[in-house]
Amino acid sequence: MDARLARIAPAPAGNSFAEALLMGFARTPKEIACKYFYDETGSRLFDRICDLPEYYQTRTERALLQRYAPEIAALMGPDVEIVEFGAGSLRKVRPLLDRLKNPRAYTPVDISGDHLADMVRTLAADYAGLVVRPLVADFTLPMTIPTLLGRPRRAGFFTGSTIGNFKPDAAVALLRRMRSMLDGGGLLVGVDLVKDPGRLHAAYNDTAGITAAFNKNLLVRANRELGADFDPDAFAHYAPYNASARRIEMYLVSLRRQSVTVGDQRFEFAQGEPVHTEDSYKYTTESFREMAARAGFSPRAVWTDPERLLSIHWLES
Ligand code: AVJ
Repeated sequence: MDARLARIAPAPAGNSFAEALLMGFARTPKEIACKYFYDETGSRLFDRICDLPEYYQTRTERALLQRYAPEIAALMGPDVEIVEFGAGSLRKVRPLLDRLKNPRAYTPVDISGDHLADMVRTLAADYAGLVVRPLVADFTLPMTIPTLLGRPRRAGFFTGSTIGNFKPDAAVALLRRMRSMLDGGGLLVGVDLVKDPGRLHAAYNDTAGITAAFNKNLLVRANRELGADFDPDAFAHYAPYNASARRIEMYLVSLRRQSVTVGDQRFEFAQGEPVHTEDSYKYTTESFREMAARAGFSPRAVWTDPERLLSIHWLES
């Protein structure tokens, strides 16, 4: 296997944590883009979120992928290159790799190069003979995935309900770009479903406080990486469900009037002022199929669990 890391599409100006934070703080309300949650500490906190009793998403999706892997593999067909967007720990794809007929290559795309290199080593040890071709890239930015020898048909794998972090128009644009990156291949997408607001609220307001720590880690990260002087205890984790917009909204709310220094800039926070840190949109199976169609896909199969907590969609190009 080839585990060299290809770094493609280097981050353009405005895409570093420093620039994103300064630009985000110039807006009203202030905001920090959610992709900056995932430094090493944040990735570890997110792994703990996935194991929380209130956070049904990860275990529900894992069970669905396990159960329907044979069907999914049959729909994808033989001799495909699997392209995973936002691959993370490379664990979710395994049941699928186990069932695919003669997979030609596995191309995990992730923004975190060091983590990806470690994870690729672990995966490759268990899948001798599989061509693994990691790409270090931000898949939210325009990029072209280099063609492999023989140009195998591609199938995309985009799980974890990451699509929910994008506003609907941006989600359509992202799906469109993925469709073009897949070069005629289909896309498997995991999407969290609209459900009892109480259940949604609990999933983002866990009693152990892990989601709060995950949210506040943005401030801890800014202190460490940007020399900022945030007091994380002077901000509250606030994550209400906006039922009319069908999304969880996450904020850090300033508990008092305070000023904070980031690099050579000072920012004022009023008491009660929110910093928006994440949206997590929820869909019905129908509303997601409509969105996929707007992106040019033909929605085919959908799988859900018996409680209808989460969905997995197979979209054809
Ligand atoms: C990684 C997009 C699935 O929206 O649930 C978990 C991240 N944020 N708790 C989500 C998250 C707060 C998340 N996704």
